[in-house]
Amino acid sequence: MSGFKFSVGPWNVHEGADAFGPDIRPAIAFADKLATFRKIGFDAVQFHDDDAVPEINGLREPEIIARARDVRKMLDDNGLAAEFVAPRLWMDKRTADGGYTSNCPEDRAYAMWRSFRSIDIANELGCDKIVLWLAREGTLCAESKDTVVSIRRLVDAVNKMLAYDPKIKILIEPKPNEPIDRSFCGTMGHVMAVSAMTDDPSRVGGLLESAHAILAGLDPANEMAFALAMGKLWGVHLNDQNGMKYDQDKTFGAENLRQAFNQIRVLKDHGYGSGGEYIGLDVKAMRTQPVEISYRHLENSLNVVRLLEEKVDRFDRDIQKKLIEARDYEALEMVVLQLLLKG
Ligand code: GLO
Ligand code: MG
Repeated sequence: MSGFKFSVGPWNVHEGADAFGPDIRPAIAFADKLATFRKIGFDAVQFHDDDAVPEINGLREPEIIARARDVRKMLDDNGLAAEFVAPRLWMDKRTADGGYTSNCPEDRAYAMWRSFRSIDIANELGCDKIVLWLAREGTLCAESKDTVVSIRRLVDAVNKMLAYDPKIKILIEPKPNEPIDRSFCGTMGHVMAVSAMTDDPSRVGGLLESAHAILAGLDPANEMAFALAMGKLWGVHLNDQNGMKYDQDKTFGAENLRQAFNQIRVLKDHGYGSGGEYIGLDVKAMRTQPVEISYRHLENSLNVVRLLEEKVDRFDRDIQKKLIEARDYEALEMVVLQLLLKG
């Protein structure tokens, strides 16, 4: 049993294409994904705007809302909720140079259109969270954008979303690079600073993905703690990452169990979830995995979270306290290693 509620995005079950090779598994229908998500223990689904409403660019606003309503019915039928909607701004030709921070005003207007439609969809799906993974908000060529102007444009875009809907909350998901070279919002510190610059900081928080923190050379648990200290950790994307290379989205804990333990520890110790927050996964199956067993990475990640919750419960806080008092951190470290090594 877990003390958390879990969410997953439909893109977490995918056809296996990477930058060097095409799809390798057949696509699984959205309806089938929903049924399996529920079966293996998920409570909610994360959406891109066009996961909910495919071909969104060609549709008018009432049609987008009607299609989102159908998706809500599918969720209800499967006993699932929607966690958030994220405008997928990195796929379109118009956002090749970024959306909110593009040098081109038409691109920026398109980015706002998708953002407002994401809010409309969120309202239909019954959720109040918009996630901004700022994929291409940064530079490929360092001299191609004025960073000061770009940060102000980003704040301006968030303000427009806040004004569009007085109930909506914006969760920024920081990532230091990929697909962009230098991103404008690389860490949770950036996110909190952007939040403070907006018209309503109480509605702008963060979503921390483990792999993104590792790509920034930072500890994911500390990044979560930073937002928790401000009451603004409203989402997580648990996964794992082997060093500073391409974004791997590995099964949670598969590379660094102690780092994973500390993420669950900080979340449990500070009541994450008590405001309705989900433990979200953002994991990818290995390309070698056949379709029949292409949910394994999700099941494994859920199991790792549950096992680590038990470890956190078994972490001896009296010994921890004594060793902190004695300042014997070598001994404390061994207590943690033994906890993780023993069954
Ligand atoms: C990629 C991101 C991506 C987002 C998702 C939701 O690196 O982690 O998967 O989490 O698009 O905004
Ligand atoms: Mg993510």
